[in-house]
Amino acid sequence: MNRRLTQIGSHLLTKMARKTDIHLYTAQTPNGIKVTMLLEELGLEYKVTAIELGKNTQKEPWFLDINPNGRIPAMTDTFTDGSTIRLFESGSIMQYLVDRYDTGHKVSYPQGSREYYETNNWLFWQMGGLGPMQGQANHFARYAPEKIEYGINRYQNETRRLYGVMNTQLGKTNAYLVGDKITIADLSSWGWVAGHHWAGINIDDFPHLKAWLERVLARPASEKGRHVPSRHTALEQKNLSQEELDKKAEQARAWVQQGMAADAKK
Ligand SMILES: N[C@@H](CCC(=O)N[C@@H](CS)C(=O)NCC(=O)O)C(=O)O
Repeated sequence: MNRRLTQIGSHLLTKMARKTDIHLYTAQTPNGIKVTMLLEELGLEYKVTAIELGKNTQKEPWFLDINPNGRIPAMTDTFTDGSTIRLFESGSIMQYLVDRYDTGHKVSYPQGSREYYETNNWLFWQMGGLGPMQGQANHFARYAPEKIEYGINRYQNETRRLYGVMNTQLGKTNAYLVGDKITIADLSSWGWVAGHHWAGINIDDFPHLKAWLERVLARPASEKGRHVPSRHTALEQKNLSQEELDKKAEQARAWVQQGMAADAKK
């Protein structure tokens, strides 16, 4: 294990938190906080190692041994057979956590039920649609070294369309995407929708989505989970001036470009 890394320590929501061997490698990003929000909702104990994306720690050999794709989040656990299991891709991590630890179906539905498959619809929709599209909107609007209007418009329009899809669904359901309770479908999308301002999307155009954003925020477990491994500040970005936003983007642009250059050489 790399000694330079900060081990944040065990996180416990309540005294009743269930002991586990879960070790999460993460950073303060929309894909990272979906897992910590879920871990807190499930009341599981877990260890956290904060990965410094700006230093490209996620590309070091020891990390690639856990996630060969070199991205956070990544996780290890002691599997039921007693040996270590390595997990990556946030959607896969979420499915593992509910399959193994949510036997009471707090944030999931029983396998084989209608709602189980409907939850999968929205989880795969987030993993294949909302995340990648909004990620590219961020890239072209904030991190690209030049302003390419076509790229910015393409990905912002697609993100806006996806927000509309979610807004329509939330207008039909009671409070959450599937059934009558929060599920991994909601938790997988929350961090992305919370980052709407950074992607250049106005949430006021989507009233059901805006109400859902607040509804999840009001849950103590999700509220705790969103601040791991450091404070979640996405919702405060609307208070920043254009100059402050540009400065923030410039800082991230340097390591994003550096990482891309290193990947291109492989
Ligand atoms: N589909 C992956 C995406 C993971 C991903 O792109 N993570 C970003 C942070 S949100 C990352 O690690 N970026 C670092 C890099 O690109 O080097 C997942 O959902 O886990």
